[in-house]
Amino acid sequence: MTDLLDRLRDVVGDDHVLTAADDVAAYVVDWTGVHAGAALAVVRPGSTDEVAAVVAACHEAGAPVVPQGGNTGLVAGGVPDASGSQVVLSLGRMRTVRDVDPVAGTITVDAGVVLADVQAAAERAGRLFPMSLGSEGSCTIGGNLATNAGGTAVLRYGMTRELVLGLEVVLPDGRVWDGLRGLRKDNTGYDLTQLFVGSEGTLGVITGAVLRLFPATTRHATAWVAVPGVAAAVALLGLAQERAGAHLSTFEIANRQALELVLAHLPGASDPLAEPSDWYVLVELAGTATDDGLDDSLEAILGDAVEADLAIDAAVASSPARRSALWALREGISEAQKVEGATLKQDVTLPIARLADWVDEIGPRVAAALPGVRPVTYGHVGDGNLHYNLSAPASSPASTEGRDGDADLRAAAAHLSTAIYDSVAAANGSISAEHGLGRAKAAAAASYKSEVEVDLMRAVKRALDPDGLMNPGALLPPP
Ligand code: FAD
Ligand code: S2G
Ligand code: ZN
Repeated sequence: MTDLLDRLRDVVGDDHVLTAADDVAAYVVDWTGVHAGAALAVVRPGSTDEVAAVVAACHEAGAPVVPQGGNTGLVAGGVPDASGSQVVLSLGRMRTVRDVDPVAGTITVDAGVVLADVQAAAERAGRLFPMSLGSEGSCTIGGNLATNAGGTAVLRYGMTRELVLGLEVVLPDGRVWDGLRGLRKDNTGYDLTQLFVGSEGTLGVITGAVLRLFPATTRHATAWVAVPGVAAAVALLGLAQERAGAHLSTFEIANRQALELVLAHLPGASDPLAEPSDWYVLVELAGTATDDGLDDSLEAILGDAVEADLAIDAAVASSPARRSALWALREGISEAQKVEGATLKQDVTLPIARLADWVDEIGPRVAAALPGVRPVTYGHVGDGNLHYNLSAPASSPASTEGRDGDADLRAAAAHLSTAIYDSVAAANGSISAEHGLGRAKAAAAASYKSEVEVDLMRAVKRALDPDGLMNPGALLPPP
């Protein structure tokens, strides 16, 4: 393999082929700290041509490749396995915004551009790139496309696959597919762009993308609402959709345990309401400069919601600073939960009408399996997507490395996951709403799919990556 490493150094330069343990450490452990692997090397190409040369060299040497963007993925898809045979190909140096066309409503970027930088480039051009995730300061567009990421704007703008018009991809044999046409209408064969979106690095390396831009939303009406429960939240969603129509851009839920984590660990966070509630909703209407009735619309919705016992109380943002403070209560949950130690994350979708019953049904089953475990529940209820993330009991002593109850949580993880997956499948939901499968959920997902569906996915994988070198073990379990 030294020949391969020498070839890779010839392609990207010595400084961008990392092999020393300290140099590769940040690339082989995922954001949760739970999934750690070993790499033959970490390679950091600076252009599509260099990516193509790196992939071709690995293909000839029979070395598996794990594409990596910002390494914020949550299902162990962007870090290598423990074999030490895989080359991590980091897109982190490919950060060029290639073109912005406000009239066509497109922005063309390298895969390594961080999501927040795409948002900023769109804003400078007087437009909006709507995707928004809590990880937007470090996740990359390549990773967003590869995982078909969701986030808080899906309700109005859709998943990543609805935000992309074309891709540039380095195929497993090193050839480059240039699909960066960016046309709204192009009915000339299979939709290859959509095939690569959500493929999690298993079909090729995304090196560039043409993304859609939308009218900038400069007007916002935002509220943090105490609601009696999930059923009330779902009914309030219906009321807001009916009244606000396309202006409804955010509808997120969080339970009291989620808020308490943020209040405990997010500096400056404070509860905007006088009385505690079991459940909360963050709701936001957004519009352009001419939409000047949003505040009245939101006030009317909230007033009718209180009348109908769908809402208990609400804090409406009176300034951009207050708006940011309300958003921080939602966006801060992930980081806050991480402070308290191990988290068993479940990112599930349920039919919206089944959400309330599912939460009521799964709670006692989880509590029976691990008494005192905390079902920190939050997420994109407008999409039917809950983050049902379990933490160790609050009673278990906390230390800098987490809580004593973490070991019990980890020991019960497989049993708890199966109980949760079985109940989601029984409700015709999905065991991965937006985070993808990676290595962590590949086997579980396949077990809930029909043989035909798994065969079809394996046929696609064989057609594009016959040697099985692209991110082996991710998305599909080994055959
Ligand atoms: P990585 O973690 O580097 O990789 C993720 C996957 O994509 C891997 O399988 C990798 O092989 C593949 N990949 C990466 N780059 C490429 C490429 N150029 N070509 C081919 N394959 C590639 N996710 C959501 O959907 N919604 C959320 O609301 C959300 N919130 C989050 C909040 C926090 C605090 C954190 C830590 C994560 C959150 N995530 C969320 C998960 C994560 O941010 C997303 O999955 C994101 O899309 C990953 O991007 P990344 O660049 O970090 O990818
Ligand atoms: C979110 C973040 C990931 C997690 O905040 O919407 O997708 O479960 C999640 O911590
Ligand atoms: Zn999410």
